[in-house]
Amino acid sequence: MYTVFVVGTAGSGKSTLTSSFSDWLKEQEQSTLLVNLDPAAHSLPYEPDVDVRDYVDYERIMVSRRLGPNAALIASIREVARYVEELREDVNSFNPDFVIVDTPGQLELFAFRREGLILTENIGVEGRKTMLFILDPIFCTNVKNFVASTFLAASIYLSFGLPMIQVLNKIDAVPREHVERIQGWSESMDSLLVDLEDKLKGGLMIFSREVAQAVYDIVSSIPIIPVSSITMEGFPELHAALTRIVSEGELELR
Ligand SMILES: Nc1nc2c(ncn2[C@@H]2O[C@H](COP(=O)(O)OP(=O)(O)O)[C@@H](O)[C@H]2O)c(=O)[nH]1
Ligand SMILES: [Mg+2]
Repeated sequence: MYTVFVVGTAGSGKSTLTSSFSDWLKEQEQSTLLVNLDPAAHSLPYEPDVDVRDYVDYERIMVSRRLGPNAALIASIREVARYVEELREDVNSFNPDFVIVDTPGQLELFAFRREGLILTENIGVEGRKTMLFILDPIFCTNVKNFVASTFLAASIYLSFGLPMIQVLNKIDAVPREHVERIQGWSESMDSLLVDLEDKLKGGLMIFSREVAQAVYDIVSSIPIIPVSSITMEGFPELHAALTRIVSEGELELR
């Protein structure tokens, strides 16, 4: 049993990827278990096997405690963490090849709160977990946004300490050269530096070189895999990257 936590900014495609990557895995004769950790999810593109909404009612918390939407989200995620034992038992009562965990729409609710850590520590088997950080290519085509997103990935990596793969989702929705440019930034520091300097319009040479170096150090150690959750393009490569991490983890355990 291997557990994959899907994180990313709102709308990046976490729930869609959870759904379609599971469909793809099933076509490869891999069994999957889908977990929804979003207490405020209205409708999901998949039928979760384990669902926090069975334990926590976001709407009821909002009404009964007279909270606004954001305060109710925070109260809900606290409540979710109280049910961590139940959630763990629910997951452990199955024994699938892959557990795919869809996380709340608002990234900061999960990634930068204690509850997120409690959930990732308690769901799944130690040493057999990975985090997928979903990138939106429409946002990342701008090199400054790519830099911001890379630092976000690094800070999430620091928070959780789990092996991470960056998944560049929605590649069906952008021109191929945009995807290649983003990949280029993770493969060549020069191309990153050239595009950064162009955006920063000179004058900030030292800053841009240092930023480029820091970003390059991060992205060259966290792989970026382009996929489409609509066409399933890139899923074989994503699966291969996950398999590599599984086998490296097993080597470490010996
Ligand atoms: N074109 C395209 N749209 C996508 C893809 N993945 C997700 N979407 C769309 O992006 C929007 C947000 O997706 P959702 O999975 O709800 O994002 P979440 O908030 O991260 O869970 C939806 O309209 C999806 O249909 C993709 O690979 N390609
Ligand atoms: Mg979602």
